[in-house]
Formats: sequence, C-alpha cells, structure tokens
Amino acid sequence: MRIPLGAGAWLDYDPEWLPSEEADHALTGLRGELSWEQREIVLFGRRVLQPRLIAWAGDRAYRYSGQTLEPRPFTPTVGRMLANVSARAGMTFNHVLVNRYRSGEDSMGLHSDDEPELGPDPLVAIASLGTARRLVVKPRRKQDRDRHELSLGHGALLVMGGTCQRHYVHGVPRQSGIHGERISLTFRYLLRDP
Ligand SMILES: O=C(O)CCC(=O)C(=O)O
Repeated sequence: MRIPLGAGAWLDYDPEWLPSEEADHALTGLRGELSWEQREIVLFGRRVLQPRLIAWAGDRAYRYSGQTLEPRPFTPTVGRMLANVSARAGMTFNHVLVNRYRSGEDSMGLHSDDEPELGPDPLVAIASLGTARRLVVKPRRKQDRDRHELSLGHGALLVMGGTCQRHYVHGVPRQSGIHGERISLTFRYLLRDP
C-alpha cells in the first residue's frame, strides 16, 4: 500500500510481506547468527547507552549518532533478507542495521536517515520480525500536521522513499505492556565510507 506524504515523500507499507514461516525462520537465524551489542551514542552532547541491542552487516562503515559501525560480513540470514528486500524494493542495498527491541521498554528516538554517505533522498527499507511495534512518522517541521503511526508486525516491510528523510522523522517509541521481542532490519545504500 502506497501512503503519499507531503512534499514528495512517500511510504510503501506491506504488513504481510514475508510469509510467517519464513519470518519465523529469519527471526531464529538472526538471534543466533549475529553479535549483539548495546552501544553508547551521543545524544544532545551526552554519551548514553542506546535503549536496544544492535548488530549490523555491510561492505562499508556506517557512521551515525557519533558512532562508527565498521564493515562486517553478511550472515546467511541477513544475506537472504537482503536479496528478498532488494527484489521487492527494486534496488540494491549494501548495509543492514539490525535493531533488537527486547521489550516495550526498548525504543528508538525520532530521527531522519540523512547522513551524507546516503546521498540526497535515499530509499530506506525496514523489515520487521517478532512482536509488533508502532513506528511513528511525522514532519520535521513542528507546524506541519501529517503524523502517521504504522504497526510493524512479524513479516512487515516498510519502504521510505522520495523526500521522506528530508522532510520527515521516524522512530519507535516506548510502548508499555509489550513484553515480547522485536527485531528490525534497516536496509540502506551507502555511497562511500564516512
Ligand atoms: O526499528 C525500526 O523499525 C526503525 C529502525 C530505524 O529507524 C533505523 O534503523 O533508522
């Protein structure tokens, strides 16, 4: 389903992209194959622990929030997901950030994927596995009103395109009463090293 946003931004939302058996298989594979870390980032000038675990794979280093993720090889499950998502989105990606939200207490703050290494108006895809969480998308300018909340459940895919990263922010807020785990994979194409 295409959701047009303002100023040439759009979302492609497919809540049932991956059949549930494949999604189960991917979830088990990622849990076992990846090296999970809880990292420090710089937020408003202070070093704080990210409220989630991360892992990643990619040919190039990726720098965001004051930290650098050095290149790491693609594991079998990440490689399979990459091929699937590339086919669906119609483009190749060379970096996958994997976020593991251990419960509703884990979150990701509102941000745009606007690092210079992504180039202007990058296409960014998010695949979701495990417990459904809410993804909020809203305009960067506080006076603009175009807020969206999407439920990203087991096997969902969201592609953010057009000027989405220029004009909108997105994030996964804390959600009380959620005890299950969610793993998301964010697919990007990095034009160069940081
Ligand atoms: O976990 C999600 O759905 C959001 C991931 C995200 O925003 C990111 O990796 O930049």
